[in-house]
Amino acid sequence: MGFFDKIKQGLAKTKQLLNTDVRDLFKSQGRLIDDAFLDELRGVLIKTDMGVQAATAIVEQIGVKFRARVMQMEEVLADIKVQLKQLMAQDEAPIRFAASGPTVIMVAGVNGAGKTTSIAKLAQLFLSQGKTVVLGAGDTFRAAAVEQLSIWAGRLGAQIVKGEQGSDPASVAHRAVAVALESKADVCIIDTAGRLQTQQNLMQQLTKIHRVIGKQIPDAPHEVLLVLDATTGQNGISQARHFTDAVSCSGIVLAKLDGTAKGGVVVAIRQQVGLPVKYVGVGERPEDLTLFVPDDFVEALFEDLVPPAAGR
Ligand SMILES: Nc1nc2c(ncn2[C@@H]2O[C@H](COP(=O)(O)OP(=O)(O)OP(=O)(O)O)[C@@H](O)[C@H]2O)c(=O)[nH]1
Ligand SMILES: [Mg+2]
Repeated sequence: MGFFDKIKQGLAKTKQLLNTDVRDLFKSQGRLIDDAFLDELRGVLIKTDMGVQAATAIVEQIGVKFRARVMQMEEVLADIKVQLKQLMAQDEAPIRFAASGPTVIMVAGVNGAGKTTSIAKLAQLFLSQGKTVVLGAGDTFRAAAVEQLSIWAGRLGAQIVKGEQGSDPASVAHRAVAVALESKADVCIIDTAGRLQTQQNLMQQLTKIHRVIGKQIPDAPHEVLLVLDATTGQNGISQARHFTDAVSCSGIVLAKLDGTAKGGVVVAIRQQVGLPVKYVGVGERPEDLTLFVPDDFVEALFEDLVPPAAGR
């Protein structure tokens, strides 16, 4: 399955809701663009969780362009698509690989966001590109965490470095990077325990892991990926701010896009957080990960949207 089909798979629930709502705004003979229409459109957009700010901006421009005219759905939609693409525009930004030696990727996020699963998915992606991967089981806090990552490592064929439960996660990260250096691995991905962005001591622990890795390889970690759970909506925005204060994050992995009808949250994240969305999780299997490309996202969101049937 290509990028586009995967993003469509992830957007299935969002599409179902949004496409029905958008179609219902129009009649087959078109719709007069007036205040009533603009209010309704704004409501539909807000329902996707894209944020009041983005929805208002889009609707304002539609008003400026089309007010007092009768428009067909396709024409209005084309404008919305252009605006959404602009709102989400970002550098094409997959992983920044190290010039030489292992690329170290640290993964952080709140409890249950999808960190460990996303690591398995990333490992699978790199392995499929012929790279060698070392995983660092840096979640020494939650009982079953090491086991969970070990199972993935075994299934995917990645090397894993573990520590005792309760041991210092920074020392596990250190050993994982050392193993990656020694075995000349291409990528080393460090898992971390889930933590709330308000838990000061745990946030400091992240800073420590970051610092320790940076002493081993000057540029490392080359990526700090913040995993956000798409089903928790705009709460991710405040998580991103706090995590970036502790360790400067380089990008977002948005997990569980398939689990929400409010996939518009990506728009809010892109608009309000100064970080690129690098990958999107679209299911629970290791292959259910896709690169985030804003234009594809917008096209997938509205693909298959058929105009209202004649006579309605
Ligand atoms: N549908 C769906 N489920 C996902 C996705 N990513 C993760 N999950 C599920 O979400 C749950 C939590 O995922 P984990 O990867 O364990 O999350 P975590 O952030 O490592 O959790 P902690 O280590 O406890 O903080 C699991 O049941 C995963 O299968 C996704 O993209 N789609
Ligand atoms: Mg985990």
